[in-house]
Amino acid sequence: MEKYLVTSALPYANGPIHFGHIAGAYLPADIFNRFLRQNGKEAVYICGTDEHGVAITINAEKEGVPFKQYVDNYHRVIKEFFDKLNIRFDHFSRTTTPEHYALSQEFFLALHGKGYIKSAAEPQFYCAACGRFLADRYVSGACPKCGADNARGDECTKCGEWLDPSRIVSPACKVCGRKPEIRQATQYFIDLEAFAPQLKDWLESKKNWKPNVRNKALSLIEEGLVKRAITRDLSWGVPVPLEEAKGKVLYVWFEAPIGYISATMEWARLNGKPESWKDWWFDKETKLVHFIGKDNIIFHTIMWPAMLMGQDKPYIIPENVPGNEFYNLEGRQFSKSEGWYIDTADFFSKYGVDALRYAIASNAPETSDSQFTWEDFQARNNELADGLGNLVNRCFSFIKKNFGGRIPAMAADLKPEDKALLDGFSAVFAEAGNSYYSYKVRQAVSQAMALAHAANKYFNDTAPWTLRKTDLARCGTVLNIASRAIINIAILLYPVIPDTAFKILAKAGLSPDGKAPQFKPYDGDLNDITLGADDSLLLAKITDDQIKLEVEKLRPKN
Ligand code: B3M
Ligand code: ZN
Repeated sequence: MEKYLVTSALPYANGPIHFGHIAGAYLPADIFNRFLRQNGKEAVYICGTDEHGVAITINAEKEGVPFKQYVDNYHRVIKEFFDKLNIRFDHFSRTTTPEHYALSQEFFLALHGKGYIKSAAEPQFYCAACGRFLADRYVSGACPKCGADNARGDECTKCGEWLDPSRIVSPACKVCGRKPEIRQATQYFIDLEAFAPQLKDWLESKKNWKPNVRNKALSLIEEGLVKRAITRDLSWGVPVPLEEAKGKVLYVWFEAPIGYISATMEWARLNGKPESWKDWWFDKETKLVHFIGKDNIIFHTIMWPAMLMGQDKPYIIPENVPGNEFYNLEGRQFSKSEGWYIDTADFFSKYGVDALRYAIASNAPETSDSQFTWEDFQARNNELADGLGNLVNRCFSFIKKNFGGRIPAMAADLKPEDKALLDGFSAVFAEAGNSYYSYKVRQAVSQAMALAHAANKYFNDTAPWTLRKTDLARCGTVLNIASRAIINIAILLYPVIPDTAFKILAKAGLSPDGKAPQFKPYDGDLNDITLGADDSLLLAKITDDQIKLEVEKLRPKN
């Protein structure tokens, strides 16, 4: 049976998550996964923290904290954050599990055994003052491709170019600032070019991918895939499983994606079915979907699929890699260290989780970079409060006041405006469903909100407050139809704003059971359903004064 294995990029256990990460790899995946469940698809949603790599060791060293303790802490912080944001993984693992170490070594050995991994001596940076080889981010300098001056040893954060340390222009040791010298040292290299024909065929068949992801991957193959060092001389990481490679660990970008599998293994084991991970990873019917930010495209479309193709076991390869662009904050990248960030705990306590989920989803960086601005956030929040919250409040309080809290019956003879709204439901579900399936969340949101606007117009035009005095049966019909529209909007927006959707369904008297509501127009009988007791305001508007205060708080450190 067709089933989905959905993943989000494994966040480094190296600091808190910010809105930029959420918009790229987490919220879109959570939305997709919730949508799949609404459609009765079998799906598992896997993630975990990426706990190796030099970005982590540098910071842990700076803080004087042992590596393990350092990642333990951020694993916990990040997990709690996702819980708070209602990102509902089936399993959130980490790359320091025994499963992960064993599987990463198995991957290495399989590729090594077939000759896809070979050792070679290469010039590398060595800092004489610090007495060590400078792996990846221990070196900084300028990018040879785009000239940006904050390139790291392994990748340029500006243009995404995948670098070898030796290509860095004006290199400096990140720890002491000195210019490193070049020394020969042995590392292990993966022969990606050997997979080029297979990768190319695979990518060319993926006509439904986002063009930015597919084109980037194909152009990398076009440029020629050079051999990549996949080992490092570091003390923190997965040891290279070869006698002659003592003291070397696997490059973080080699082992991290294996975390998708090792996390699934751990999930299966914790569920008491330790072998069941194979039902996902070895079954050609599984659609493997990796949600990532655009800076991770190379690894998920070249390196990782090649690693899977080179195994002896029948691993599946990705069905799709929805890569999103960047989501910035008022024109520049989120950066806690530069003071350019928003405190998420403070944010959630003031505005709630769904306000953020809605703001990001309706402005998601799907095809080009987008950004969070306070003004835009206010506008989107208020659009939801006006378009949906207000409709719910108006309709249900009217029923409470005038119909004893029971949804009145719909008459048999319907007017054209009733039919127009009712008949439109299936079309909206079909359109929004297509959008969710094709990773176009912005479009899905606007299609759902178009129904909200139509329902508002219907409510205003039919004027139930007047009908109440002139034609009570007709008034009942209008309220019944408006209630039905409200329920449908809640179902349509459930992937984006799950808490709010459940609140609406509860207010409508449908006692949702916490399970994803089926993605189709509600077809139950509403007559005489008693509305829920909860009378609280659904969504609050945000005032200009609130926004002004927030903008004033945003001060870059430089
Ligand atoms: N930790 C990089 C990042 O957060 C990395 C993703 C790993 S996915 C296997 O950008
Ligand atoms: Zn140094």
